[in-house]
Amino acid sequence: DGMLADLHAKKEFKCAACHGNDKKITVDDNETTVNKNCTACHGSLAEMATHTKEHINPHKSHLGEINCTTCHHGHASSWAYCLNCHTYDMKIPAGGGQPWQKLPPAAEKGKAGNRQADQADVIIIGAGATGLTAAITAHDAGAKVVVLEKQPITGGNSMLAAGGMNAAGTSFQKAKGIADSVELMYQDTMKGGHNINDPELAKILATNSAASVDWLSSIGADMSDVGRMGGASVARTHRPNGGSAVGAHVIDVLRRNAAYRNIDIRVNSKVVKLIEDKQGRVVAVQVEGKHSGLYTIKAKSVVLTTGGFSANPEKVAYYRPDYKGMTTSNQPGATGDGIDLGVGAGGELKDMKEIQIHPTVAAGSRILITEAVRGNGAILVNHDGKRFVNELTTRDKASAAILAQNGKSAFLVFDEGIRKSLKQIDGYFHLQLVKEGTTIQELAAAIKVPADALDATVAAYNKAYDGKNDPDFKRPDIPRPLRTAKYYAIEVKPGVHYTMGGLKVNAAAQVIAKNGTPIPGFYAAGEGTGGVHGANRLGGNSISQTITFGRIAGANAAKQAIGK
Ligand code: MEZ
Repeated sequence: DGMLADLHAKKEFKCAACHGNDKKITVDDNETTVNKNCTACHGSLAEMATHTKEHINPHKSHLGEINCTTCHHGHASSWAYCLNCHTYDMKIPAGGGQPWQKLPPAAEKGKAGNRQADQADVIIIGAGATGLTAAITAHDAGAKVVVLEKQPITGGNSMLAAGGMNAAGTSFQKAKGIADSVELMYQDTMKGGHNINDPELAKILATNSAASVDWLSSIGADMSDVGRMGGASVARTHRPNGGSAVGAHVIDVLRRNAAYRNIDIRVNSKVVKLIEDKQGRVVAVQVEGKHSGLYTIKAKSVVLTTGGFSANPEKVAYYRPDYKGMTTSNQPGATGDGIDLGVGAGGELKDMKEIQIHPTVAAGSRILITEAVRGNGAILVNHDGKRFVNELTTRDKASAAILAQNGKSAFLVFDEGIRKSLKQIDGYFHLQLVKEGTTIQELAAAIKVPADALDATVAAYNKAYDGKNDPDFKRPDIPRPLRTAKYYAIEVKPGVHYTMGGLKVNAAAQVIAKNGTPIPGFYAAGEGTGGVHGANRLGGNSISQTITFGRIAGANAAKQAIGK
């Protein structure tokens, strides 16, 4: 009772209005027919957005063009997917209980469980940036590809990537007069990772980074804005012009390219087992589809691109008891079960204890405040109104410094000039995370720090900008002063952001078994693998990894499958 199906029935719609006119009602895991029929009656997401009255418009979100059924469930309580990460008091038709309470979505009733066995050349597990890149690459090499995604939407954690994509020696850097090199990016990556990175993988990341930016540009992405991140010797973090978030853009481009190629992407499809033959070759996967039930797909090669486990608090606490109870910036699907699948197929693990906490997650939330805000000039001040760290140091050091302050939090302080330099800052205003003042004193009152101290801190920082020298904290780059009213602050705390460990892989993206040899037919790339970043990933190296290693894994998996 009270489900969307009942509401439709009251208006005298028959089942076929949603499910189509086939004699037997079948629902695929993409809920293709149902979604098509939703939009046929109600209009597209963009049209719905124009007449949605909620303060936060759920039909216009960074998640892009997703299925209506992600939130609107026919035979279970509807539940806004946004509430996995946000706490909006958002109403949804046929929602259960108080809509803003975090009710886990109830299971749909009546599973079929009768999907026929399938066959593919290459199966990709996980549809974030790595998976979609691998899928497009394998498809373009001539392979028949199936992509399986357990969440109701594609995009994975890449969808949330904010700051940008690192690359050295790009045409965009050259146009801006930035001198960079593969060697410098490699050295920064190794140093940032405390030199425990797999040097071969770190070298591949740096060497291929410019080609990965070119590849993304060739399929329609805009990577023309270049900024600087912590631990980088020069500006090499690429993102769309104006400083929009990189992830939503990259995923939009990859989704469109996959759709254009008609790649078979199945959401609501969780892989529960990798199946090996007697020789230990991975030859099939077992899938649990939301509607299809349990079924098997045979494949000539399998690529695991399921990401990390930052959104799995038990797993995080197992490896790092000191991070117990910490918030995370990750999407709800980042639970690491793909890594477990790989272990089940004999894969070796690497660096699992290396978990990154990002210094600036908005206090009391799961919203990442991108490092690009600091990169573009913002400072960190404590509750005494004083700076306490070089804001462009690596994340591990910045996080440790914040946790050492009173209240284990800090304020990210910026001005109108910095706001204007980075489009994604507008989102933080939209989410009401920002306090403001027309003077530094007013801002100090708004965030309850001593006004004289904040005034002196900002004056000293502006002097450091003028003299191109930060004597107190040795910040290596001050691109803008803090002189243009209004002035803004966001309270931030560290949150679990990235898991550097995962399956051990070689340079060809093959998963390595405990005996040190590659597992035949089994590839992995992205955050679910260990070694690229060592003990600490540099901001912007993740999206770079997804494209570079997604392409390598897709190409090698296709070659293995079809011999080209
Ligand atoms: O690579 C990242 O994790 C990144 C750039 C995050 C951010 O602060 O925007």
